Amino acid sequence: MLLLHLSDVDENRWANAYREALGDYPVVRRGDDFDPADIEYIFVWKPKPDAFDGLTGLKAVLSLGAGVDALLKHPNLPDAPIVRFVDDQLSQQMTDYVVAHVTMHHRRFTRFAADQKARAWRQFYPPISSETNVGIMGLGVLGQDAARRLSALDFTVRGWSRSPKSIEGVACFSGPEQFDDFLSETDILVDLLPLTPDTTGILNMDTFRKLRRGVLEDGPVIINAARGGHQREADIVAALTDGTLGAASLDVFEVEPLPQDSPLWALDNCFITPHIAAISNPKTGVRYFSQVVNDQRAGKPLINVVDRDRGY
Ligand code: NDP
Ligand code: OXD
Repeated sequence: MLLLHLSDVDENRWANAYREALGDYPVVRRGDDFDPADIEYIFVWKPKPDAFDGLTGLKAVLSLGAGVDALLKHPNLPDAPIVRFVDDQLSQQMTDYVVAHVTMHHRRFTRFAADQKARAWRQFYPPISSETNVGIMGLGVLGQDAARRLSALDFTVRGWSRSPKSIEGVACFSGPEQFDDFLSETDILVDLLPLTPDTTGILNMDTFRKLRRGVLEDGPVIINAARGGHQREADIVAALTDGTLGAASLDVFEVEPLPQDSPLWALDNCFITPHIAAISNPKTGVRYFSQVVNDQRAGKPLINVVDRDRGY
């Protein structure tokens, strides 16, 4: 039996799609009449404190989120394997977001928008793409997809991960010992890391000061489409104000929704989106997780299982 436990999303839509995909395999929701001991899979997003109560027969926790930082902090998280969401369409959406923001900053569309308002005709030529270095923190599913597309657009792509990697067309760096080298030639820093104790607060003034200066006219740029816990927002405000950073695109925040009194709202060089860089799609999501359930019931191993020790 599969139990859905979703907050802040249309649970009904997911339940109907699962029922269609899983046929005879029962799918239930909170409030339905079922014995918790019969639940083999729970599909979760922002689970409430009692989400896992009585689930003594769990075979896996299925995470609607690609990022599992919040789930791993759940006080009653059971010992079952956690399968996280990995999906081509999710990657494509994230890469679309990253490419849109990289090109917006590279071609300075923000400056032309301001000029248009002022009826000012000011020609400006950006550095050529191949001389603009995009550094991606996190070379996992999303980071590698973004790297591929940015390379195809002729940007010079660098990447940083925990373990060493070799990816065609990408200058790869790994571990804390190569972090400074990675930053030192990066003009646009893209964050696609998971939130773990090691990555918490990584977008701070010290990091910003190590980025390359001189290629982008107003200074280096950061794009955070990963987790708000990575960023020190007071440092971002200071860096955007004193010129350490030329601009920032932020999809995620220390507190979400971003509080009304955050100084980030008012900064002309800060581009804010409300955690929408990549939204899980019920059609492809149900296809993926139904396959996970069916495969495991057929005796195949689980895929994309979270490593609890690493935290992602
Ligand atoms: P993956 O687990 O596939 O990749 C994570 C990458 O980060 C890996 O390359 C890993 O290194 C690297 N990494 C982890 N810890 C460190 C560290 N301490 N130092 C250097 N590199 C590190 O994750 P995904 O690509 O699928 O997703 C990344 C994140 O994106 C998610 O965790 C989630 O928080 C966020 N996200 C945000 C969304 C949004 O809408 N804003 C939507 C979906 C996801 P290694 O390869 O060596 O393991
Ligand atoms: C995710 C997210 O982790 O939407 O999937 O942030």
